[in-house]
Amino acid sequence: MFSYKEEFKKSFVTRMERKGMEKTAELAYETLWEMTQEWIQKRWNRTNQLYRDNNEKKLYYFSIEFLIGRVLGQNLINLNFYDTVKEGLDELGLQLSEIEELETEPGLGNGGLGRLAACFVDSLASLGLPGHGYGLRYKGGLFTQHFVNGYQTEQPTQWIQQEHNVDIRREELAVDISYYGEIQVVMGLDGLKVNVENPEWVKAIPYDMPVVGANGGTVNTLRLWQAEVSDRPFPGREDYAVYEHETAKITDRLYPDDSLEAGKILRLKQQYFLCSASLQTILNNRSFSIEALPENAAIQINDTHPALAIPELMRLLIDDHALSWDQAWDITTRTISYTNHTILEEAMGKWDSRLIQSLLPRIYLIIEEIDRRFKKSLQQQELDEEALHKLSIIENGTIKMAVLAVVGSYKVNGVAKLHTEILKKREMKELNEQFPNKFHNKTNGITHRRWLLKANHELSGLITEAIGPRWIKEPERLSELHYFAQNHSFLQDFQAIKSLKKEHLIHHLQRNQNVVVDPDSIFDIHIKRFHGYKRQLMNILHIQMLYDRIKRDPTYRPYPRTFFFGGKAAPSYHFAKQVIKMINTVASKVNSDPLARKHLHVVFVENYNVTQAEYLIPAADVSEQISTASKEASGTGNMKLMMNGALTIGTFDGANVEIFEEVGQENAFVFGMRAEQVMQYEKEKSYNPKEIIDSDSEIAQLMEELIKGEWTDGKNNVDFIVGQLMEDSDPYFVLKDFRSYSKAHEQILKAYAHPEKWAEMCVKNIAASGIFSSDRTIQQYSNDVWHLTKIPSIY
Ligand code: GLS
Repeated sequence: MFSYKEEFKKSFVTRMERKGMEKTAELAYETLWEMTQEWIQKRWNRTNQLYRDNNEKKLYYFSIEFLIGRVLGQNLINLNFYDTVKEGLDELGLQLSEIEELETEPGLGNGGLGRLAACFVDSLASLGLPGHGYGLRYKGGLFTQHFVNGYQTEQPTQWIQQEHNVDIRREELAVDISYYGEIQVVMGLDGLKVNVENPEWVKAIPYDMPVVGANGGTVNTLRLWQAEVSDRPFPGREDYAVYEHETAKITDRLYPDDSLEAGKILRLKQQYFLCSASLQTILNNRSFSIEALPENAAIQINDTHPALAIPELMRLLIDDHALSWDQAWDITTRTISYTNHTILEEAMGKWDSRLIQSLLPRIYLIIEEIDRRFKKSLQQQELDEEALHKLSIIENGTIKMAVLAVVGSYKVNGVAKLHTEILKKREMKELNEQFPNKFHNKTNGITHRRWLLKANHELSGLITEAIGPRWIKEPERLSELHYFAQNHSFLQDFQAIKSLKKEHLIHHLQRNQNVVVDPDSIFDIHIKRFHGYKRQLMNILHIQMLYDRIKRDPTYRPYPRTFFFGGKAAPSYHFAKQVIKMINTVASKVNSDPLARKHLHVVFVENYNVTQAEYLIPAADVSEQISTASKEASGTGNMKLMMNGALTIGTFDGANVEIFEEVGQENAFVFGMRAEQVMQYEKEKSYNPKEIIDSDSEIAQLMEELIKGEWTDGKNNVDFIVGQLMEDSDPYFVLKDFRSYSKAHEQILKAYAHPEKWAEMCVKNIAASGIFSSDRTIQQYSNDVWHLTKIPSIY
């Protein structure tokens, strides 16, 4: 154990020397990596031992994505070694920050949903709760984004390095997964039994990654499954090369879609692979009777992607453990709970029945039976057609995973108050009426250990100086900062840190993208996946309008602003890709205009990922959270930015609503339609963007410029954009909310003119952000859903 710098230095140098090479950053990285793994391993063994001895209930968090980001620095922070190691390395002439830069980020997720899973496992370990993550070990993480002529291009990202992997192969825990085959009903000892003959087998190998909790006490496990060829014989295996290739494909890459559906057979294979492998391990390694599963294990399914866990658990209980349907159903529906992360139709998880029937014949039969029994239970009620439609799992050849997930879980939650209300009152109204106690809200959270302690070490230090270190363990204590919101010297220190973090970002961008940013400008940051509802288009249209004003009106000379964008579009999402292209085109036009450039600068950060977020978020003055109300289930970037003292310009959507509630609307810039208005318009189909264009000359001019192709390399490049705004009736209400968005930006400029008042608002945001720590979220899940007991492991 290294609590002392000198000890660390000695051991570090000895190891470096043993390697007998030059003192390069690469070697230092390798050495530090090894040492960290050793520190972790001891704690990991101890936690596992404690869990075995205690036999308490465990949580298994099933998620198709875990966007963990770089791990080295975070592990050092959670071990409480970061400062010691940093100082020690400094004295040896090495920079920890440079060493950290050598780690390739494992991009095992797309955006919010995957990053949430990563925050959750961090919080579970930090709270000393026995909860593990189960996911997939994609060889290629999310694609690397580059811009070529302003267009997004996608390159594969290989994060797995042979030398020092972040995970450990656990060959001895491998299980087999079966696909395809023919159903046979045979007479067994206890009656009829369903068998699947001649399936195709694939081996699932777990790779375990340590999840280090705060203070290096508890180390839980993130288990990622990799697909490999099975040892079992089966027909078809003879064509080995094809079989090998098909098998490797299962965990070859992450699907690059977020809030969109990819109804592909490979994706279905992935989903089943995750569910079957994870459930088999849980059942194989249990120390309790199968009937006692719900008292010993809670399984949370992160969105519908792992919803096959429901029929798969039924299959294992009935076919392998010889339980009756009723027993199996009772156990399943007391073990599994489900989180819904979206109401977007295109992401609701729907499968063609025939696909499931052919790939997973036994699972299909079970889903059919679940549907049949559920429908039968509804027969006593007088339900209209609409209700029956909403309540059916299988309908017109489609399997609706969200309905299956609700029916087969004991609890269902939305991820912010507004989102849960929309689920209960609209999207899942009928299901909520059938299961009135199932639905509940758990507003998302983020781990302050990454988004403050790691990403903003300086601000964390200032907070500790002011209110002491207890907030680190109890983040709701950030509220004590309220006393400092009007303290002149504290505000000055805050401003100095904001400037420093801006410098860090500038330096980072200079190195990576060769752009130079004015450190005195307002840093206005819009970072998230590209999607119509997230309205990056509204932001860039507004910039276009500002440019026009500057050119047109010699008295309009606003305070300098840098508008940052960061985010990727799903490769198949043409509209989003056109918005990316448009932003890049606007950027070159604005940035190369000597007059406009004094007031506006547009920077598109290439390849936005967790690492980039750690640079951008602490440097932000303004946080753009401008989704069409009702569409963003929660958002979590909004929380990260708030916690770092950025002020939100945002709609009443997702968790923004709660952010405004906590901090007060006077400390944010709220604009736009409310969810009810949006939904009303949608219902009545009564919104006509043409009316807005006709009544607002500035907007009309923008549209004209767009149509003429003035903001693009040519007319064709904006076809989708113009088409969506005009022919498709502007489905995300960009033009409808545009004017109030622009007014909110004017308010920002007014507020920024008073630096001390601005800083006061920022500090109030930080003070109100404690409730958005994922420690709070996880504690609520534990209290209300999982019922876990803390097993703190003190090292
Ligand atoms: C998402 C939602 O779109 C986000 O609003 C939410 O914050 C996140 C985590 O709950 O889940 N759903 C999704 O499919 N991708 C997301 O980021």
